[in-house]
Order: sequence, then C-alpha cells, then structure tokens
Amino acid sequence: MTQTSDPPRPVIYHIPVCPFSQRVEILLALKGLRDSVTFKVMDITVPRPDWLLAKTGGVTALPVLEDESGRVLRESLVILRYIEERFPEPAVARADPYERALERLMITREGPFGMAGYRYVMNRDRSASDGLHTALLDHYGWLDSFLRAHNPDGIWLFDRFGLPEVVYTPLMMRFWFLEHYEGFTLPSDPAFARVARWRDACLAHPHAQQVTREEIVKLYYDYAVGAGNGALPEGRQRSSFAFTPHWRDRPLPPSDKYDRIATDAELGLIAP
Ligand code: GAZ
Repeated sequence: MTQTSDPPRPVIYHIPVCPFSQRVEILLALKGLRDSVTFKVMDITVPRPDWLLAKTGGVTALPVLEDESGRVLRESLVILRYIEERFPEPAVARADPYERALERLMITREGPFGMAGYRYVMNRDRSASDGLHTALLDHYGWLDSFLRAHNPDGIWLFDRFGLPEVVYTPLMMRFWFLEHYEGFTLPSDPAFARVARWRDACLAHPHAQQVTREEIVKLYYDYAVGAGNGALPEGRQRSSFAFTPHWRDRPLPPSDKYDRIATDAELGLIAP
C-alpha cells in the first residue's frame, strides 16, 4: 500500500455552529481554499482538553488557528487578516487604502452588534425585551446609514461580497434565533431598506451556506433560555449544542422562552 503524506497545513480548532468560525470558513470558500486549512471540531458541551489549553495559554474561546510550526493565533478577525495575507489571491479585502479603512470602520461595530443580538436572545425578563429590541434596531440603523453613505444604490459595501460581509453574515444568520424566539424582524421601513437589501444578499450568498436556520434555531435553544456557551439550563441533562442526536432528528424547540424551559425529551435530546 502506498502512503502519500499530505503537506502540512494550518489547523483550525472550532465549534461548528460558532459564528466566529463560520467567518473563517466563508473567507476560505470565497478564495476557493477550503482545503488549505484543516478544521478540527471541538465539543462546546465538555471542558476543553488540556492539550488545547496548553496551546492557547488557557484561553478557552474558539476558533484557534495553529500554523505548520505550532504557532497559535486566536480571535476570528485576526485569523481572517492572517488568511487574507497568507493566501492573497483572490483578494477579498479592498486594495485601496481608503476603501480598506471604510471596511475596518464598518467592522468596528461587529462586537457590539453581536452582543446586542445575544443579549436580546438570552434575556429572560419580559420587561427588558423592548429595550433590547430597540438596541438591536439601533445597530441595524447604524449599518443602514453606513451602507447608504458609501454605496446608496448597491447591494454590498462595495461591488461584491467582501470583508465586512464575511464578518457580519454569520452574526445575522445567528439572529434567525431572534425570529423564532422573539418574533423579531427588520421593520419594513425606509430607515432599514438599505440594510435589509444587504442582509438578504448576505444570507443568500453561495459561499455563506455553512449553516441553516433550522440548525441555528435548534442548537441555540439553550441561549434562548439564558444559558450561553454550552452551559446547561435548569433541569436539563443535555445541552442543545450536543452532537447527538443530530439536530436534523430533533423537533423544532418551543418558542415560549419566557414561560418555561423545555425538557431534554421535548427537545429530542434523549428518548422520551
Ligand atoms: N472574539 C472571539 C472571536 O474569535 O472573534 C469570540 C470567540 C467566541 O466567543 N467563541 C465561542 C467560544 O469558544 C464560541 S461561539 N466559547 C466558549 C468559551 O469557552 O469561550 C457569541 C457571542 C456571545 C455568546 C456566544 C457567542 C457564540 O455573546 O455563538 O457574542 C457575539 C459562541 C454573549
């Protein structure tokens, strides 16, 4: 039997449904380089293994990239830049310095935007939900103004799906959980028309189809009842992020997140 040894490649340790990992997957897909990096799946419902913590100096957040000589990088935005510079063709980030700056400016809001959606979905206090709804809409409003200022008639920030789209698309996909658990939709109001056009195009982009709405709604159930990052909600034995049973074989979770926490059996996580 002949053995061919593959050339060494960077490795990314990741959680499959994590928006920050999906950014990296989208960037590689846009470059046609999905196979230039090896993805190794970690289970968010169990503690990180010691060998991984040794690589990161104890940091548990993923994704983490390890290059061929064992050097480690983390933070998805940093990993995106590394991949863009290491595999420059085809370029996804803009070449022009001013346009690059605009991309960065738009990206500065990704953290607060993500937090606004996550705080909203994780909230368990009905009286806080209007405020959280408004806070998220403010972010969409900011994105609308930004896109309108720089490309009023187009779809993307520039002429194609680029770096800001890579950064925001996975977050906007996670916000499918807000449609299910909060009934949130972007208002059909001129103040959101530009960002709605952008969002719809982002969600439909062929290189951004790594996850589905059904998967997001099912896996993030525990977030919707206030338990983040693989933690277990009260009364439950199994995390909604568990790999088995496969999410496809589970029912759609109930959307009444303020009233109760569904059981493992109701979520299809154990036999009834
Ligand atoms: N800033 C980092 C990056 O790479 O951009 C964030 C990485 C991160 O939070 N990864 C999560 C993780 O590994 C998985 S994806 N968590 C386990 C751990 O031990 O830290 C997103 C949020 C959020 C909560 C969860 C997530 C999410 O805010 O989907 O905000 C955007 C986790 C409360």
